[in-house]
Amino acid sequence: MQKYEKLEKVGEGTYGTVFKAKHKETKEIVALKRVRLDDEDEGVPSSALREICLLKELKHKNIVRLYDVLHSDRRLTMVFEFCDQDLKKYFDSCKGKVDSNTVKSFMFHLLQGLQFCHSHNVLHRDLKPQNLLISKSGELKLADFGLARAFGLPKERFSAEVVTLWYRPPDVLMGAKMYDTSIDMWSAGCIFAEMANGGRPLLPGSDVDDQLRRIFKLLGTPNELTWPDMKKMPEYRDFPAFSAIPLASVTPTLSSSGRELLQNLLVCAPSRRMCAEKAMQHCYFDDIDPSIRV
Ligand code: Z3R
Repeated sequence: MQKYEKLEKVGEGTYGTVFKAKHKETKEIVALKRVRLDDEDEGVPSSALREICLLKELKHKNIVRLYDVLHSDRRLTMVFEFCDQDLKKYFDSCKGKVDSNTVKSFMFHLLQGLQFCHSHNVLHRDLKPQNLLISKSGELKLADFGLARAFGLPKERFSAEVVTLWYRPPDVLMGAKMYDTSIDMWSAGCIFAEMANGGRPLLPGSDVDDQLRRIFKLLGTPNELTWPDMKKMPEYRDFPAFSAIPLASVTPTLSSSGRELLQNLLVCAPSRRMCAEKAMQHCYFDDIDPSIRV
């Protein structure tokens, strides 16, 4: 740790505070994340340590690089590639409007990062604008991949702040215990709509019930035909039968092909949700700048 000079605090992540820091000898700028563990006395579980060390091998231009994991005094510090801002801060700076080409390029980067991690059987499970980072050159990179499996998702953060439900799919809200890649694809859909709307969240629920109600009011309450296994979910309960609202009414500035892609991501039945690989082939991306597609 003495290798780094801690600079300013840049974020409050799900697992701990993130600081900008400078390597004292090489002058390299990094992000340091000191992970808080639920049980400080127990030290870092060896299973978590193994999971985290595997994440060092996950190398892709749309994934924030994990350079190093420092383990001492029963504490864990993760050394990450530094990016200048997160998507939340980006939204704050662009006054309610994100250019449609930027939305398309950010969404393609998001899908490229997801496709890469999913193909290596690594899930994010907690995608949100605060863990999507924007580099100086305008590339979007995913941070905190794989941490949910290593540490578990906390119910509440270390402060009084609550964990956001806004990007959580209906199957997880209904207590699904088996997670797969479809969990991240729902979040990607919510973030896509939010980018298209200049940073206004699509489904800002206040609790699990309100979150599910908002989802069903927008997409229509699922039925036997649209989600045959819904009633098998651990926390399934009856909901009023809402009918779907056209996505055009909630994402008025998104093109029709963009809306069609969004419709394929915001699918309640997890097995019917579009995967990252298919999403990247969607005609919405037909006219993307070729330099983005590498
Ligand atoms: C790794 C993991 C989480 C974060 C990293 C790196 N960098 C972060 S959050 C960050 C956040 C900002 S700048 C860098 S902010 O100033 O936009 N909040």
